[in-house]
Amino acid sequence: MLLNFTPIGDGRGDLIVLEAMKNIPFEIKRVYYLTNLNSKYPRGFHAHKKLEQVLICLQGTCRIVLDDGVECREFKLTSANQGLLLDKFFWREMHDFSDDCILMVLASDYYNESDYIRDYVGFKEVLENA
Ligand code: T46
Repeated sequence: MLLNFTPIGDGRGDLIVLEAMKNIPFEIKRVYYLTNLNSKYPRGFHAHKKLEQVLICLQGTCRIVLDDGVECREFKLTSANQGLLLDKFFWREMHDFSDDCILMVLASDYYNESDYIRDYVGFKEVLENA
């Protein structure tokens, strides 16, 4: 789901505010960002058991594929005024990074490798047994 952020703009430029439980629908515990990306190397290819995240392309563009086990949807992130809300149990892939892409991620929890499902067959099994 795409979230639209309203920039506060004036002659000096735009200011975008992100606030937990206001325009970001969870308490933000962690922020990370991806830079120096190469379009030859897609990323992601995993799902999360509990983690919720919002992906914001601060600069440049990229393409995100989300798979809920039944259907795949694609989102092109092209603006810092939008965020992609990524719920748990979505297989995600990040593709086609532009050379200048900076992808920032707001996360609902601290890094925890045991929250990841990194193999697709395992992901489908978890969904089938839910
Ligand atoms: C996600 C997508 C959108 C840490 O040590 N701490 C962290 O907070 C993160 C996010 C990663 N790492 C380590 C784990 C790996 O050894 O950094 C390495 C690269 O992580 P990964 O291959 O998972 O990176 P991406 O870009 O494929 O996925 C990341 C997030 O990990 C993931 O939660 O949803 O971005």
